[in-house]
Amino acid sequence: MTSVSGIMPTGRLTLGNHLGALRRFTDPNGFYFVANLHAMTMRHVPRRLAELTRETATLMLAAGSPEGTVFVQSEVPAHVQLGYLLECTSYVGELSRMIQYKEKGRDKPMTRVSLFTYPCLMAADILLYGTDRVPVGDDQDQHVELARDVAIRFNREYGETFVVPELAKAAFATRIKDLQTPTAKMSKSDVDDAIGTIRLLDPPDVIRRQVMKAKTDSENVVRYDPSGKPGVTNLLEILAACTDGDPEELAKGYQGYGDLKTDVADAVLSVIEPLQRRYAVLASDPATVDAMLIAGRDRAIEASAPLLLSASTAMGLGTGR
Ligand code: AQP
Repeated sequence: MTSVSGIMPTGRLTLGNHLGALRRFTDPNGFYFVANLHAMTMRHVPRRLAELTRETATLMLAAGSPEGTVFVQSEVPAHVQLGYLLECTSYVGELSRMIQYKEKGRDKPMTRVSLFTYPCLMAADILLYGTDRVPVGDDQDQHVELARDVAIRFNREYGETFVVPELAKAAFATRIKDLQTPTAKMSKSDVDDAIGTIRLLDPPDVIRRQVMKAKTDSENVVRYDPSGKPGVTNLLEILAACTDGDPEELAKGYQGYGDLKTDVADAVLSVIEPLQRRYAVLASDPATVDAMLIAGRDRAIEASAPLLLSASTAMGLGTGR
């Protein structure tokens, strides 16, 4: 069994990225990559992209299993190569329905072409490693669905080539919300100093203050109620995710918001501080990080070669030599 997952270097990673993705990058046979090619579908600053790629890769190494493969997407050309083949099997109609394109690019002449085609690259990311499960937060459903559709269609038209993957979801906290706007997802591309966004590498006292300032409501009753009490519910979901608990059960143990916030801050830091310590050790040793990323790149190149070759041959590429 192989799992594969990527994180775009579009901002400094958040608690949402950790609870929804990073902390599940533990499969020793897994392939985990910094999706830097996907970070270029909107206007970007090259220097910041490079810095965030390094930071994200180091965090992935700090969070994951020592045997897992961590690499940078652009260093494994098979992703782009298979992405193109899959563009040749996908339809404008299905790509036009993708949410990102509809929300950020449709009907705008200056939209980058890659914002339209990136779901094919993402399908390639998933399919290249013969993975049977994709561990992601629930906002990625549509992408995994497309990868499944593309794989099924390819297998039907060109012969059995790809494993059709399943979506692997956590029971809780698959969508951590912003602490100040608890109806919106916490996102790494939010402005850097947004106080509702917990960054994994921020100092612990800053993170604690952010939790203590989290928006709730004036009722002071702790109840799990996603539509009626989004702020309190988000705090309960964060607590549940950090302690492996059940948010509805946890709600019963609190009389007011102060105690809840203190426990959430403690729980968040108990998850983040060990990660920060491992990150600090790696970040102070760039040669080791380089060596791990080169090893990861080489393993990914080797592992992806057979499927790329099968797909190319099945589609009629090559000269018959
Ligand atoms: N708030 C969240 N709660 C739970 N999981 C989350 N993920 C992201 N935000 C949350 C998961 O983290 C991984 C990162 O995926 P991505 O880099 O491809 O981008 P994303 O999903 O769009 O994440 P962001 O942080 O919101 O980035 P931007 O701001 O660039 O769009 C995925 O597995 C995602 O589910």
